[in-house]
Amino acid sequence: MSEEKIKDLENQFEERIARDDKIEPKDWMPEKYRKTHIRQISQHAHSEIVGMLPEGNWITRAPSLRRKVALLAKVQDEGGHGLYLYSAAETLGISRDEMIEQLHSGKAKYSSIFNYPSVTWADIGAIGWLVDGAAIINQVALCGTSFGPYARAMVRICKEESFHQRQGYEIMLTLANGTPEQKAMAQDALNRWWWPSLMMFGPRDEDSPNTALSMKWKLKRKTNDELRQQFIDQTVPQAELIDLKVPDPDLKWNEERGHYDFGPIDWDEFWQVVKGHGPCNRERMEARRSAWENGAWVREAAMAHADKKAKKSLNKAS
Ligand code: BYC
Repeated sequence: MSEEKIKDLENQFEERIARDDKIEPKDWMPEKYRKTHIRQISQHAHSEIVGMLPEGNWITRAPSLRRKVALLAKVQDEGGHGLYLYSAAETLGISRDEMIEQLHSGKAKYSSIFNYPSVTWADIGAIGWLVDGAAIINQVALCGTSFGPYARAMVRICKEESFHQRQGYEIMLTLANGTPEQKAMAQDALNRWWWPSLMMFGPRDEDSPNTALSMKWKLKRKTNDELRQQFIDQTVPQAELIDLKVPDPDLKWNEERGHYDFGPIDWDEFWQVVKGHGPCNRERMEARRSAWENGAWVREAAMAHADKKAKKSLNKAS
């Protein structure tokens, strides 16, 4: 293709982005647009799948049948979200196997939050309330993202995340209104999950290498810091309502800004976790790799069945 033709296509593409058109898989797109979407969507998919592990840990120990049913449904939803997202990424020309390989080799990231342990039942409440709460804030913005399959997947995912957030908050509400031991358990979970939840939004804008281009191409509709602030403003009153204390001595409403001011985030901890040195990174990757290996026979059987069916229908046709 001539340079002039490429320039022309680039201009048309930028015009479509400016008009808020959705970009679809077969449309022309700059190579960098394709690559950065594969990066973000596949990492998002990996996060959903790895995110099943800390909660899966509590399915057999949920304190009642009702809690168990809700938790099972939630963990299954996360698996479903992973599958929509892998499918959305596949439309950009990467295979599922390649994405899985990138996760297992450590080339692709997944959300830092899932490298923390879920040690008590209250952690299941805190994950639903805070982690899914943070995920919704990020994902509501992504419903307006420019790539059609990603935006459409987000609409359904957000509806399900909203149920997840409520079931988590309801667990916290119940514990906070329970015995002093139960309330202490809820407070302890909030203490441990608060700061890692703020880190989910990614580094500060000035340290975020991908934000500028992703904002330009409307992959991201809000920056990391904007979404983090929105999460804090929304979540602090929810903590107050159930009489739990957010573990940040610098947290204070700023009348002038119309937002909460908050204390410093430990970015060293964030990068350690992202680079593979968090409390559970090794355990999470081992669980994923062994699930992949142990599931090999299912994939082989499914392929053999599909082959057989295809041959049968070919024979019928001839
Ligand atoms: N953890 O330039 P930046 C869920 C990486 S799952 C790990 O700001 P970007 C749920 C980043 O990838 C929720 N890595 O990046 C499931 C980049 O490295 P690469 C998952 C992080 O992409 C089960 C580098 O740091 N949600 O809802 O512009 C149960 C520089 O960052 C993190 C999504 O994935 C992190 N926290 O912005 C319950 C949402 N933050 O890729 C709940 C979709 C940053 O250059 N993703 N990094 O090697 C996004 O919105 C964006 O990718 C991010 C980061 C805001 C996360």
